[in-house]
Amino acid sequence: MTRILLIGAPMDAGKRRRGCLMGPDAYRTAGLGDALTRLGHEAVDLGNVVPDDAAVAPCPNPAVHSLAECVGWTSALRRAAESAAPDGVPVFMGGDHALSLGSVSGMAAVAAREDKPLFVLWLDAHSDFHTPITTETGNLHGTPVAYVTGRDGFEAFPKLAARVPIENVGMIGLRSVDPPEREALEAGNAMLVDMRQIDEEGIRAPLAAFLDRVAAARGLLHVSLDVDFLDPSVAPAVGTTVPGGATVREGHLAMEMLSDSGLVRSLDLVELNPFLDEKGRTASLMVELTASLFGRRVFDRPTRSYA
Ligand code: B3U
Ligand code: MN
Ligand code: MN
Repeated sequence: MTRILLIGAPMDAGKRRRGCLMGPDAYRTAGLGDALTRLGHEAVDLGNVVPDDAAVAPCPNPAVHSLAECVGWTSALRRAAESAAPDGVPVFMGGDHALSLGSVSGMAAVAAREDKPLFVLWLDAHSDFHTPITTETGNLHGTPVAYVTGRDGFEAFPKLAARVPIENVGMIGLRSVDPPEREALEAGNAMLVDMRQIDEEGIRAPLAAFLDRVAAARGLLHVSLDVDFLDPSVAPAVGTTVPGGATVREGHLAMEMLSDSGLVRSLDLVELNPFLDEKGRTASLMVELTASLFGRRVFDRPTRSYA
């Protein structure tokens, strides 16, 4: 039995298209809490986070928008992560992916306090490795991995309590990476798994290798699940659909492996835009995947090496 803390982050400031602010209520309506309770867990809904008021200097990149809002969300969500984590497994119900500026920096602070390394698994079509200087769209939902790994350009944001080493980041599902992101990623050593690799090797091999590394380092694992990791044919409720994404089966297998590993300490569910959904099917699929991550099985399996 796990104590799971549901934290609403109705954040919409990380991009221009509106609608992700309805995400937390869509997850509640789709029965996320009940699905977890039925698995024998204690699921507590902590309600929605309210962003701080923040004042910022103008950003040198004029494309950047909603900077002050994103900074205000970051400090509030970081506090929410730090106060929830000692009490259970926080699940951040987004909200767009800019919420991870706060959730992941908060979990990095938690890990540092426990003197353990934080690992981050980024399940996403995008690498979200822009800085406020390199982004062309100005959408800050494309920046959280750069912030938490300590890249320059985030002076307006709260100073990190602890940086996530880039080699502790694993990205799976990649199929839309902008040239400046690619250049910066190629200079580091994150685990980068694009859709071609999934087609060639399956999702199991790279994920098992990553989980083995987390286990060997006795690390904490934060999982950030962007709806657009999945193929738009099964998960249409997202503003940034990219064809050729993960199947329902690949999604469930990844969640089942994460569950078997026993390593997941926190989770983001991001980019769900209920305004774009079809009769709630994307919200429901995200709930099903979360249930798999928290132990739903058809049949049990023997324990795996990555446990
Ligand atoms: N890399 C592009 C597109 C993008 C990133 N994250 C999402 N879309 N969801 C950008 O705007 O930075
Ligand atoms: Mn994303
Ligand atoms: Mn994405």
